[in-house]
Amino acid sequence: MIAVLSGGVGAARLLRALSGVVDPTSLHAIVNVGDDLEMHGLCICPDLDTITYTLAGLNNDELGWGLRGESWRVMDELAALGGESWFALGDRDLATHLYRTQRLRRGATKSVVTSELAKHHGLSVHLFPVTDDVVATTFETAIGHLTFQEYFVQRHHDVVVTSIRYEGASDSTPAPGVLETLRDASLIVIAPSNPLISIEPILQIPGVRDILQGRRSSVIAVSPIIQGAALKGPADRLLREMGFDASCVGVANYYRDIVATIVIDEADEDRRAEIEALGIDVRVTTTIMHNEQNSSMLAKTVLA
Ligand code: FO1
Repeated sequence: MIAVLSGGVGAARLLRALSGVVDPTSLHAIVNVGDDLEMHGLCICPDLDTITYTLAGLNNDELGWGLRGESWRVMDELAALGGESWFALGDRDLATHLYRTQRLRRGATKSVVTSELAKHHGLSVHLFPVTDDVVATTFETAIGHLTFQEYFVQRHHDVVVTSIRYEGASDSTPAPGVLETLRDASLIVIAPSNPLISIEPILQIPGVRDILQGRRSSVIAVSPIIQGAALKGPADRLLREMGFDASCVGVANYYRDIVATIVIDEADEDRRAEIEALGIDVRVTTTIMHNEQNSSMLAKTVLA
């Protein structure tokens, strides 16, 4: 069984690629819940939904979130009323949030609802929210305290961050099966997700980092940064703002105590020696998963 620490889009694509190389039922995705939010009284889990929709082949590739072929009639009506519509919820996507919220209100855990949604969408990969407790990644910025989606969506992550908080993480409990998965996995993969706001919230859940540190030799990370830039989102600027080099070397340094190997893009081949000097092995391949062939190459490199 292979455990994959997962954020949003990058993780979803890697899981889809891995599903083409190994039996998908052997993949256990440990998913970040620090982006989760309550909006209009609904409980919304962006990373869990992005992974579920992507593995079901229903994702909206242009947007990078939500469902393909979406309509926005509810949002348009809400905007016309002057309601809060900056966080766009498609008409079909709303059903997911209505269902999850209904189930949670009736006492089901986030884990149980995740598996119900995964089953409905015919997923073979096992999805685990890293915790069933409420945790929230928030930001101290030049314009004050921001919740995750206020930073990421409302401000288009275009504001300087002075510190990141993982609220509730230290008091949270790993969801059922999470620590067992991390202990029993033959390999742990850190997906090419944002180290600071998609992977770190997973590492902050009690017990997770300790397990990875204890089995560092069988933990491998895929750098989400290529030639100093993130393919999508603020990973590069957040690394810089938090004092790390915005490069695959900075990512290797960030994960230094928990990974023994990192996969970098061939465009960063010249950074190999710097990473090896950190005591981390390097694998070089194409890490941009923009077609089946590249994705399969990356998956095979990770598993090699
Ligand atoms: N991202 C945006 O940039 N704008 C949005 O309006 C937006 C809405 C949205 C609704 C549901 C959902 O699951 C995700 C949504 N996202 C939106 C993406 C979301 O902010 C990110 O997926 C994560 O939180 C970061 O990976």
